[in-house]
This record gives sequence, structure tokens and C-alpha cells, in this order.
Amino acid sequence: MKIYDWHTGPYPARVRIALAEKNLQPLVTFISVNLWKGEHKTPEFLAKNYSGTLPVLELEDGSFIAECTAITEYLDALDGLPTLTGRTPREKGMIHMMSKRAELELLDAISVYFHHGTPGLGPDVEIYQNPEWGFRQRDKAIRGMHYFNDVLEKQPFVAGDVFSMADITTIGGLIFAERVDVPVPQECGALRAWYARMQERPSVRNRVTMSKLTEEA
Ligand code: GTS
Repeated sequence: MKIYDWHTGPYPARVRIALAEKNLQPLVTFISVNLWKGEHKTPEFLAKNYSGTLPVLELEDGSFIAECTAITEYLDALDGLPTLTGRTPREKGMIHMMSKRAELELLDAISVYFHHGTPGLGPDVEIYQNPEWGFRQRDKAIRGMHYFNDVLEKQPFVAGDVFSMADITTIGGLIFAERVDVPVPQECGALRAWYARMQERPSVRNRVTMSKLTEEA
């Protein structure tokens, strides 16, 4: 399998963490796509992923799977032991809901802030920017942090009692938030404590260096 990604990217981190949690790194070749040079917007890359985003998984049969959630579901199903996306119908439903919520209320909101409320990937790549929209999304993400803090005051993980894709998505959100200087508010003690616990997991700690870059796009 090949994964097109950018080694420090918050969305690619989601798939890197999932790979490490499933011990699948040896099956993967990483291909670096340089976001800062706009390599994800070239016609060649858009043919792989219409949305022009990373990461993208390429299977041995030449098909492509984009979207972190879809890639994680694929990887989690490979060994027939889905530990990240739920084993029972209830677990599956809760994990999917909370992961989607972590995208909507935190990660995607912070990403919009990065692209619209900051210089983002620079003038050559950011063709259209709307700063007001960016700042609104930053404020939405901060509200999202309070929501996830409330959740984590009542349970150890984002979707309940076990580590799951919903935790990984929330981690992606906080990685991106750190990157753009949007700190978790001091009063969100449960979220801060959970994030500190998550950083102790080898999959999270070693995500950037987990595998040698083997090819350039
Ligand atoms: N919904 C997509 C997913 O979940 O995979 C979003 C992917 C995404 O936005 N990826 C970022 C990207 O390609 C990568 S990174 O910002 O985390 O490094 N951004 C480039 C762009 O131009 O939007």
C-alpha cells in the first residue's frame, strides 16, 4: 500500500496514528506531497483525489481511498479485528458520531482558520481567503474544545470507554490547534489531561518519525 501524505500534517497524523495502533507500518510506503509547494493541487494529484487533500491511500489494485475516516475504516477492517472503529453496532455508531463531531466542531474548523485567518500555505496556494470566516471558525473550534472537555469529564475516551478513531480525530484537532496557536483553554482541565495521556501513546508520540520517507511524489 502507498500513502500520499505530508509528514507533519494534522490530517495525515490521523492515518499515521491508526497505522501504528494496528501495527501496519511495515505494509506502507509513504509518498511525500509538498503542500507548501501546492503539489496537492496539480492535475496528477487531483486524479488521485478529486478534493485535492492529503492523505490518500493507494491500494495494490491501483484504487485510491481518500478521507481519513474512510482510510481508517479500511485499515481497521484489514485484520478482521476492528479496534478503532467499533466492534458492536452501538460502538460503531458512537465512534462514527463522535469522530464526525470532532471534525465538524474542532479539526475542520481549525483547518478553515488556518487557510482563511492566517497566511495558510502562502499566496501561491491560498487563492481565495476570507479572514472573517476564518476567525469565526477559530471561535467555533474553541467552543468545540469546551464541548469535548465536558465529554471527557464523564468518560475516559471521546467515544466512551475505549480508545478509538474518535480520539484520533480529536488529537488531530489539537495538533492543528497547537500549530496555529489556538491553545486549549485553561479551564478545560479534562481535555488537557486527556491530551497529555494521549501523547504518552507511542502511536501519537512517534507519528512523524514512524517510517522512513521512501519516495517523493
Ligand atoms: N476531509 C479530509 C480528510 O479527512 O482526509 C481533509 C483532509 C485535509 O484537509 N488535509 C490537509 C490538506 O490536504 C492536510 S494537513 O493540512 O493536515 O497537512 N490541506 C491542504 C488544503 O489545501 O486544504
